[in-house]
Amino acid sequence: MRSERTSQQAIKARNASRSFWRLMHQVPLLAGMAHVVFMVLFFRIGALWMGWVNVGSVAMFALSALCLRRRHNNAAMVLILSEIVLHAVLAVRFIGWDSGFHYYLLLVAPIVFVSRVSVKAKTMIVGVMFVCHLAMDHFMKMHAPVYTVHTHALSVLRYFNIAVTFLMLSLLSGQYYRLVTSAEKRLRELATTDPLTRLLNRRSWLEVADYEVVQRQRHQAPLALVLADIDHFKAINDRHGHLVGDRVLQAVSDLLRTAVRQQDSVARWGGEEFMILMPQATLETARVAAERLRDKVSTLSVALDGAPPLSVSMTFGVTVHQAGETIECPVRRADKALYEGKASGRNKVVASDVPA
Ligand code: GH3
Ligand code: MG
Ligand code: MG
Repeated sequence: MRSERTSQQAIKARNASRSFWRLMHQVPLLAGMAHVVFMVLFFRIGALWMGWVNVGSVAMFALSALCLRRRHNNAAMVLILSEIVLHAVLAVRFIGWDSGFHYYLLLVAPIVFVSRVSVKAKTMIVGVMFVCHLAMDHFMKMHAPVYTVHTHALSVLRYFNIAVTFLMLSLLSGQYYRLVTSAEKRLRELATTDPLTRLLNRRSWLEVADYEVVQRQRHQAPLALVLADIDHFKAINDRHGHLVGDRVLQAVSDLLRTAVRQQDSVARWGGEEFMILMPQATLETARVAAERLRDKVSTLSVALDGAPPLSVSMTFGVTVHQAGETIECPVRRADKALYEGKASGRNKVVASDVPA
């Protein structure tokens, strides 16, 4: 039990970590492209030192992309963060605060805070960025930049940097949002479906049923329940093994899922038991539908390796929800009807609306 829990935690941690590194793969590419633009720009305006700084930046991003590809993730992270800080400090020192290169320090916070380093390390790194920002601001108020860039060019550069910072923040947030929502979707799927049959699990079926009970009472519409159980399933397992038993469960599930109406909800109720909720169906409609399902199941054949295909049969208990009842009452009634079908020879449909 303990080792099961630890391995589950390890899988969760691994998945979260994968999502983060997938996100990080975008950074060197986007940042590298932005720095190629800077490199060309600085060489063109004659700010040679800044041109060379950007050559260094492009090299650092290329190296970090290589590290990410070879799964040296921590090295890549250090390279990316160092580049952001070094580039901001050098650019502000060379061409001035008004160039807006300090905005890039803001990118450190989202990168660090979605990473898997400790909260203490995250707080420390972002704290250092903050102090670095203040120190640069203070220093540049007292020192002139190394290069004098024309005010107009400086404004263009600042607007460009603001735009790139916004773009990077939006892309990072958008990508992270996508990762979070797809993880959430997967978790929801895991929580509501049965992993073997991909049908609803009992808990989510009950949620649907509760909703349908309210709807039925509001609109005075009928609501039927069908409980179905594979006959002599234990014998299938005993004779052919558990894996074949699983294949039979999957084949029956696929058949039920595709044979019911779109508004019906099929769930795996227990081992080899299935529950179907049929909104807008009277006892007679549901009985006819169950009879049709019983017939379809009896024609189902599951292929076996080196043996004749396996056929199965199912017994069905059918009932309807009655006004004022909680969902447990028709569930009990369907179970009782199913039991009657089993007792009277199996491969049957028994419908009953007599209160249990
Ligand atoms: P009946 O006709 O009266 O329903 O008899 P039965 O053999 O179908 O019913 P019983 O309750 O005796 O046996 C159900 C079996 O289903 C026992 C259990 O091992 C098996 N089972 C439950 N869940 C699974 C599963 O996920 N996979 C497989 N292969 N077998 C399962
Ligand atoms: Mg059974
Ligand atoms: Mg059973």
